[in-house]
Amino acid sequence: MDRRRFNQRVLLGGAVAATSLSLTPEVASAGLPASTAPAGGEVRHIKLYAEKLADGQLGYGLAKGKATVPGPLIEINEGDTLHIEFENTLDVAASLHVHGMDYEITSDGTKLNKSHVEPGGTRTYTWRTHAPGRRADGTWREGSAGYWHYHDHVVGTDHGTGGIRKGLYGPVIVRRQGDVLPDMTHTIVFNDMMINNKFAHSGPNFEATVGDRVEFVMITHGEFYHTFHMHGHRWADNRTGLLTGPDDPSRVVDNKIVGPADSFGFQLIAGEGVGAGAWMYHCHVQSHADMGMVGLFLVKKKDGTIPGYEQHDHG
Ligand SMILES: [Cu+2]
Repeated sequence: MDRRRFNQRVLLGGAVAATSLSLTPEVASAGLPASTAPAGGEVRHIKLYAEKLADGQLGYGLAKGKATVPGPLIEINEGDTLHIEFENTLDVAASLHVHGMDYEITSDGTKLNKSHVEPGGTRTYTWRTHAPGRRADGTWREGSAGYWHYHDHVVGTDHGTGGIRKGLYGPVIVRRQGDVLPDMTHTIVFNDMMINNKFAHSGPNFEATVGDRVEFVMITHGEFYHTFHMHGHRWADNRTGLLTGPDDPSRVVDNKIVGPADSFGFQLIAGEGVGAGAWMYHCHVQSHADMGMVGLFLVKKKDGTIPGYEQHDHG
């Protein structure tokens, strides 16, 4: 996710640009044009492993011993094809099932059609994507671009209930040519009463510096409906989370109802119009927030400090 960071560094190197947080639209954000996604059409190959983690949870990783919860961000462009050589290192059958992609039934990742992987086995799943366009019958076909996700569909039950509960899930972003690229991407998964499979009253936390273009992918799993809320920042409730211009009718929100297997994403400029701070994000179902579904979006000033936040108190 470093493509635009180069631009950001160039900007910061200019020194004076960083001295004040002006609120006029023209200068509220980074001063250089945003980088954008290229045209798709590439064929790519990756490896993905399902692994048991030290704490007993399960994760996906791009290399052996590197599994994480959530699993790695898989990012492709509309028109790309991705071949994923999936190795199941668990002692139970597992799979890779994805939302939003074009895949044949052999890449479904379910036991129903035997597209799962036995313990120690390997299988190549193929995901294809397409740009929007007109069908032969004149109707409009949507493109693949969006904030999607993958997960196990086998561990525990025929719906992967046990695998998902233990952490076998991750984000997929399909970008359309011209989509604005962020400086960084963070994934937030509400899974039952956990965030990214952690029970915590402050975390997971994510760091940025005022002016960074930060992208969040938000996924929900488990048994419950939640509301995702972020303090001090808003986004557009559309495909990219960004308004396309002054006439874009998308509603601007800072709170969104989410349910199991939902996914959405958005970009914001850290601290835009509000400055640095330890900005909370949390489930806004009150009892869920009280039970710990809370984390921090730590937006630092250019000097690295966060007003009113004692870093050592929160790990
Ligand atoms: Cu909730």
